[in-house]
Amino acid sequence: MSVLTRIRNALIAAAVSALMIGLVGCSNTANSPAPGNLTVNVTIANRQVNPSNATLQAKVGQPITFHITSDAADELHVHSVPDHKFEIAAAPNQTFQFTVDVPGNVDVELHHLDRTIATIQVRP
Ligand SMILES: [Cu+2]
Repeated sequence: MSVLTRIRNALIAAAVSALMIGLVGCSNTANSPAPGNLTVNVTIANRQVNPSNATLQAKVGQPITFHITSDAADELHVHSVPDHKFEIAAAPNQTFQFTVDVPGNVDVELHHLDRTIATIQVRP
């Protein structure tokens, strides 16, 4: 076997193993996808809240984002363990993000309006 043939064979072997590692990497990603962000868009206007009493699904550790547009100041209270509180201003496009560490049903409330935006069913 000539030197050139040896080099060519070595290169082909390297390319094939790189391809196989790449395929294994892809299938691993497909088997355990990272949980995406759960985004909830909320509008508060004239004391009306939308959505209201919604039921949502999430997983422990999954980033949960509330985008809130409001015409009144309020307090967003996430009844997780531990809980989260956010001050809502009378302003458009406010973003609040949190994660939930303990599985269970988590109520997300507006304390001034005394309304429940959603109950998030958080799975392990
Ligand atoms: Cu509360």
